[in-house]
Amino acid sequence: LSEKKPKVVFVLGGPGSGKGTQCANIVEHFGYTHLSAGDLLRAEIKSGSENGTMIQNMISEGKIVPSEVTIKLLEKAIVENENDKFLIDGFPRNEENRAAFESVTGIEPEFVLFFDCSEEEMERRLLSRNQGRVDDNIDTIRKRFKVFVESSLSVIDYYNSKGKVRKIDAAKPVGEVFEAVKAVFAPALD
Ligand code: UP5
Ligand code: MG
Repeated sequence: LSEKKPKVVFVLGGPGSGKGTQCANIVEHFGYTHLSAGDLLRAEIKSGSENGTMIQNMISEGKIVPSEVTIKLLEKAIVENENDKFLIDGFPRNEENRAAFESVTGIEPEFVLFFDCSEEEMERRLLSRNQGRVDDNIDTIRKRFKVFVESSLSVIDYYNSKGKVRKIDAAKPVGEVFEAVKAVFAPALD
């Protein structure tokens, strides 16, 4: 992986802030490969892996899966892809995730997109998503919000102190949010 030296952008924000939606737009316009840590974990459950039950239990409780599991899935996805630029969506979710990813992969993000949105709006979105996610029920949604505030915001603070956070008002309609996202990526084009 160190030979590959991929460019990575972390895409962070609360549950339902629009990370997946905006990543799809970024892929189309800027040629990144989208790696959603949550999607990789859900695929791991489906594949019937030995960690499947543990992952399923963590997701149902809104808890953060051990770093080594998530990092292995991310590394594999990066190595197996030809592309050299990646959006990592929904990871790192706590300080330990962040430090472990950096030390295992040697990768530091180019910058961090942070989708800022009120819990009220995120809750509305998650409750109307209707895609059968086991964690889209009001009990688990509240747990996910709590974990985000207690564990994930510190990661954003960390990168903010390094001048790497690009904060986006994510409460606006999808198209308006993407206009703000484009303004972040366009100057970063090389
Ligand atoms: N929508 C999107 N944008 C909108 C807008 N601007 N206006 C109105 N509606 C908008 O969007 C959510 C819904 O809102 C959709 O219906 C969309 O159409 C609409 P989406 O783009 O899916 O938001 P996203 O931020 O991706 O929400 P998601 O639910 O995926 O965020 P989470 O961070 O909660 O979920 P994730 O899949 O990343 O993680 C799930 C669980 O996996 C975690 O809780 C955790 O248990 C586990 N996990 C780990 O343990 N480790 C990891 O590293 C990653 C995940
Ligand atoms: Mg998502």
